[in-house]
Amino acid sequence: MTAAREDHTSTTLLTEAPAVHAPAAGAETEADAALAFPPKFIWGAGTAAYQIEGGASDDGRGASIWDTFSRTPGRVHNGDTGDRAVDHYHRYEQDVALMAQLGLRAYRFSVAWPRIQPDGRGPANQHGLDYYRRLVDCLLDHDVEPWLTLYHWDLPQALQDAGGWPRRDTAERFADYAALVYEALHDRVRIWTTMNEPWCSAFLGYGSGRLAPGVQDPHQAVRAAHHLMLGHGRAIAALRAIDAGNQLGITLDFNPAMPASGDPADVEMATRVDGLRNRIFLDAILRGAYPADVLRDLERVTDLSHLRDGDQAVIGMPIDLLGVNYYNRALVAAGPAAAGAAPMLEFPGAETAVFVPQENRPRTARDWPVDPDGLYDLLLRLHREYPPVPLAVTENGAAFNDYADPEGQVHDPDRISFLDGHFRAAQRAIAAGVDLRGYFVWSLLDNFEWEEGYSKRFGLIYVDYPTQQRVLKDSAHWYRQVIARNGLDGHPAPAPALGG
Ligand code: IFM
Repeated sequence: MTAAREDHTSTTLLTEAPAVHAPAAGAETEADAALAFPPKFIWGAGTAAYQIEGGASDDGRGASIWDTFSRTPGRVHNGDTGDRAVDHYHRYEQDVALMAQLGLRAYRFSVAWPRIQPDGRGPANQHGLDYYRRLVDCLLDHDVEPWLTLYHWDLPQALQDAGGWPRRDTAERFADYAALVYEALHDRVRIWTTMNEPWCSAFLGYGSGRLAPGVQDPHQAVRAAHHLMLGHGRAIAALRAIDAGNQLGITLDFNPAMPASGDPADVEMATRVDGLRNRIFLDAILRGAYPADVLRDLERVTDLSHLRDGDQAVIGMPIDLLGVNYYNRALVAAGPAAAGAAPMLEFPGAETAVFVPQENRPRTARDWPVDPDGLYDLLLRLHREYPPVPLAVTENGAAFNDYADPEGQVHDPDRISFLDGHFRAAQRAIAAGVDLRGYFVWSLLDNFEWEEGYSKRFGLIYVDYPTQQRVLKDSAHWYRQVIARNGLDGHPAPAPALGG
């Protein structure tokens, strides 16, 4: 089955494929024109509820798995929590004004499920819906298009206590929750994303336990992955039944796997890791089936009795947009098959995979290699190998060790260079025919970086955490110019230094 790509909406935002090589408004030279993005290209920035909102017990919000996890000693760097975060719950008007100052055309944010259903089920908490309605109206008043994500990792704790994503019922609960939010906001939000990065929720949440809820069990991880997908499909169906006039999709995080050498064993291992990391969700959604080689690997660690007839059709329901989160690629080799080796918790079934350090690349403060060509290759792969669907880069960005100088300025040339390189890669992909509609920098603001707490700063906007003062970093000023000219100038920013 392939995903049909009908236009489900009357909105013009995502209905026109970008004109290739279209000159940017204001492009003055041929070199500038060559680096222009299509007219109406959607420049944005993103955040997620738990990472920025704070207000953890305001207005009837319930507890999520991230409240529990972050308050558990040893789970998060420095014992940091999202209790206050960057206080966006109370400062959203100021933050939206900053978005308008940057010229953002769109803002990607998530709704906190436990604000809407404190226990994960039952009627909506009106205060929660009202908050997001106020946020959305504020965005619209500033001409910033809201891109709403329904689930960015903050499962209500009550649902985790009942079994969490490994339990099939959670998919039904998610669809109910999605419908409550949609009923309230479908008249003013046109772009809807069901899930953000289901791989992280499933395999880091229930496999390695690096993220909430911190479970280490590959059996549960495999079940969670399927039920996240099922929840996505059920939500798409529920939303379409309420109002088919908006654009619905999902965001996946891609970490393409490259073989460390031409050795057939390395090539085969890279294919398997790629399957367990990327194709497991991508094929289920766009091709309507889990890949056979992925199912074979999963069966090495668990039975597949949780897969039911009809599930694949629900998961493979047509979508209008695929969100692409890209940070880097993995270099993979086949290790020796050690007898009795511990299961690879994040890649169940591929326990002899070895992740080879990429010494020759600059690195960010998260120690991630900087690899813009990987974005180009990924976009081309999606374009060439999968049924056509409009794409948006819904996350790309980098953490660096930013600080405010004595004049209160934040100079972050490495972030400018990072973004410049990735924007150029995206521009090349568009020129090669990829239907890329938008690009969201991660992140709008410095924020709670999950297990790393506040130690890693991804923002275009610096936040002084004790005072909550916001300062536009140099990268924010640079990004404002990119948006204003709808493209890049002819001079690539110098590459970040090796070693970040
Ligand atoms: O901060 C996260 C985000 O929540 C999900 N994608 C990756 C980002 C950087 O780690």
